[in-house]
Amino acid sequence: MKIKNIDKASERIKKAVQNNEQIILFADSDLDGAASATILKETIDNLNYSKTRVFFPDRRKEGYGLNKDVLEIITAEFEQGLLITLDCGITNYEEVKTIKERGFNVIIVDHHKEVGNRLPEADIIVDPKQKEDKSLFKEYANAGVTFKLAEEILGDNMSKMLRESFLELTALATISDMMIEIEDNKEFIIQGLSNIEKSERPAIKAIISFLGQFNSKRDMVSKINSVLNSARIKNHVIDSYLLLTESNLEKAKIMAKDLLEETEAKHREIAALTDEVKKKFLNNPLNIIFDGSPKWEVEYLGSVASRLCNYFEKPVFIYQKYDELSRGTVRVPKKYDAVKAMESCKHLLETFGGHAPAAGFTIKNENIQKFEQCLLEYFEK
Ligand SMILES: [Mn+2]
Repeated sequence: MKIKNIDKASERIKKAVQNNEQIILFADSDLDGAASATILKETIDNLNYSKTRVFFPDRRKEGYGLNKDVLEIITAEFEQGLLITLDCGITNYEEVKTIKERGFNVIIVDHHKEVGNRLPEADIIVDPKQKEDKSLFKEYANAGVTFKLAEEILGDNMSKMLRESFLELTALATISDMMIEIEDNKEFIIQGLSNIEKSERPAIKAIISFLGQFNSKRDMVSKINSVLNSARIKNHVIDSYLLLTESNLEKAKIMAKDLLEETEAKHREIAALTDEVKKKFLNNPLNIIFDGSPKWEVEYLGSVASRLCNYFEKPVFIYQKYDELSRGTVRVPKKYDAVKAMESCKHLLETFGGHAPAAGFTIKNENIQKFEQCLLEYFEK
């Protein structure tokens, strides 16, 4: 059984091409989002259509996904047309409604869970985790869903080379998003990594040329991914997307070197920050790690939280504190579910979302202590 609506989405995209509509790819600003945007952009390029624009939200200024601020920018900047969300959208009820009222059509391509029984009123929703989806495999990264959509759109016209190139990106994104490596995901990873050292994609060639020695293929992948997970963004296009879609190897090398240097600086920051928190909690008997500071850059906190979670084998909630709000990152050991934990305290939160092992939240500073208390009680059980 195919993913629900994937055929409809394919038809709608082809219709947009026939009608010369503006297509806007609205993707989350991480590697899974960038890979999804790259796959779909190049798929549409293969239909000989160039009226496609990409847009990534600036996480520091506008936060995650499709939100009110971003919506204003999109409707001001683009002519009406077909907006396709990638790796976000499934919980954006109000935003989807507004953007439709302003004359856009909306396709949601997401792999996050729907919340409750509510879906946004998009024209088409492709998300294996929506309740009415009867397809068997649910654990794709968004790039995996997008790859399936690309297959649907191009069919036999997807060349072997393009397919291999898409599978490389799908494999990297599946690993980056820490999706479970079984069934289709396992297949993507095996096929996508089988020949990645000889990738035809200038971005991957360029990154590998700077990496030097690796201990294993997985070591190589984690280095490639750390470069491609750069959060740097200009005019709502992330640098990793520009790199992934760069066709000139020399240009790709300059961009890759630049991102690599930034990544190394970031790793030094992450290591220092991890040490700082580790020392603080070394002899702490509480069952969770919960801490924040105005100085902790939120973009580093995902990596810091992962390391702390591995080290302490406890749920980790760390946040950057701004004037009124704090933005935090969550990692929990396998036996827990971060989203469920926050659901039990949601009256204290402004927003929260993510997956069982890795999630995020925003909270008013006045609620932080209560939130910690609520989590302590939740994990007591
Ligand atoms: Mn994702």
